[in-house]
Amino acid sequence: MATIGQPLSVPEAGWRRYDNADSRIKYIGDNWVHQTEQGTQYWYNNTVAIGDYDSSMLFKFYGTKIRFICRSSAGRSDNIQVIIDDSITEYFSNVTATVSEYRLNYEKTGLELGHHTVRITNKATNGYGLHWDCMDIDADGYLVLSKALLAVTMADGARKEYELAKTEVDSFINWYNTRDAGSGSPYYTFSKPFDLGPFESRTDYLVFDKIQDFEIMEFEE
Ligand SMILES: [Ca+2]
Repeated sequence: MATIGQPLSVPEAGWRRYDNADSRIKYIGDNWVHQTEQGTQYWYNNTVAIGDYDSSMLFKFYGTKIRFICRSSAGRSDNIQVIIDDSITEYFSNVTATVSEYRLNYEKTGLELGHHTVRITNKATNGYGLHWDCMDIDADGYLVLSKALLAVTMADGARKEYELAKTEVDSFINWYNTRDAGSGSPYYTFSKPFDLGPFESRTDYLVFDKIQDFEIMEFEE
């Protein structure tokens, strides 16, 4: 069994790896930078998310254990808060004296088998960003996809429904609020990967002025 501080370029037996770019991870706040050109010798899947002070990320998983793996060095956050199920609060650091690739920085095992909510926040005392590369959870576990049904009623009474990832619903609400405040695009577009018929793509345009109201029903998959 790997211990904290060891490099883990691939997950150990009994674990499965998930990347920072997984759409089931929700990044909160506008201060996240998603980089994709570092090279896989540095970052799993050649991706990393970097968040400054108070940047948070949130996800749910089904399983019993979790590990956070990230390239570590002197220029990294020294204080990262992990809150699991609102009942466990712990801290870890991504700081190492010399650069350490794919370093196992945090581990939590022995959770009850089931759904767990994890929130990670950069609480750095050294001013550096939280670099987020990948995580391992139970090989037979999975990340939970938070989805929502968005039902929009148009001014003419027509009803449009979209089954979306929670992140896209958030994006729609952002657009609606921005437009309601008088700026932003006059319409929102949804790509429809279904009912394509002979076409390669279909895009639905939702015009702000034609929306009477909308409703959101969340569920998990
Ligand atoms: Ca990555």
